[in-house]
Amino acid sequence: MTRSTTVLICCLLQALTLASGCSTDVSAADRIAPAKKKPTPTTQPAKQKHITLELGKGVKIKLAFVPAGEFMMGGKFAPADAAKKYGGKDIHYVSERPRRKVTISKPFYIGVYEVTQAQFAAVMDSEPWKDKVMTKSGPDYPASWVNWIEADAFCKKLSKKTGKTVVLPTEAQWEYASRAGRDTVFCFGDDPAKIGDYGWWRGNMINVDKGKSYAPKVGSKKPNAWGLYDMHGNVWEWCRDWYSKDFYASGKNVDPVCVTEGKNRAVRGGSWYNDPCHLRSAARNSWCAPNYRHYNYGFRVIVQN
Ligand SMILES: [Ca+2]
Repeated sequence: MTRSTTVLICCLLQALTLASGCSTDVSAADRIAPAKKKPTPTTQPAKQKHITLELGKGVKIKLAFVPAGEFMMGGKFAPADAAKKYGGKDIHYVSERPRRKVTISKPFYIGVYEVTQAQFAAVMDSEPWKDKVMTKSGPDYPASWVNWIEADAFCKKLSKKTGKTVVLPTEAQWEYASRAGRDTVFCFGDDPAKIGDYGWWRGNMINVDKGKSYAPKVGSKKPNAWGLYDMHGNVWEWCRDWYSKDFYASGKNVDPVCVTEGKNRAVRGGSWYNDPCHLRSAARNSWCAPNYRHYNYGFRVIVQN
């Protein structure tokens, strides 16, 4: 073979290699690497965006972006199985069934923390927790002893003050945000053994301070994957819905909210006074009238776009 023929063959081989998109200097691993998977709507938001509401005198509320998307709403296990795994009676798990796919059609912002005493006092000029039992006062402790009527009034006053639509989350929005893209019982998995890393419950708050028990400072445990603290435990959180035991079976599949007037309002997430079964993302509470107040009830707000 002549030198010119050899050069010609080499050039032809190089041209074929480039045309096929291959290169002789890429590793085998790179050649078989799959195309990048497009994120599904239920995964963590690509950007963790935040907004801040100014309440005056340096007091602020920080809220995190939550994308629109789909998720499986409701209890993962049949009531009898759930009761065996997480305690309590079968009947406690019935209202969170059947589990079904729900769409949250619009993104929203949700408080990174439960509303604190400093934030509540700045907006409402009142302190429902003052001189009450099982409570510790301080700017970063959650606003406990707040009933639904006051939580709703807080939202209305803050809407007027900021020009934004500040409301309580619906049960569906709350559960979606609590799960943060996970399909598990808690934001960290199904096993309650790690609950103490993410939430305050009776196992780590009863008699914690020389025989005293109270709702501890917000944001002092690990956040979920969307950067939200205390979605498991600390204080129960009032939601916008009226409570209906049948609502998970009968509500809409897109943006469900129970507006049919009943006796009680929905609260979610469990509290520092409860066992892990009440801290599950799907757990629903059935006994709170709008004027009910207690040491382990508070709330967080959302800004609806
Ligand atoms: Ca909470």
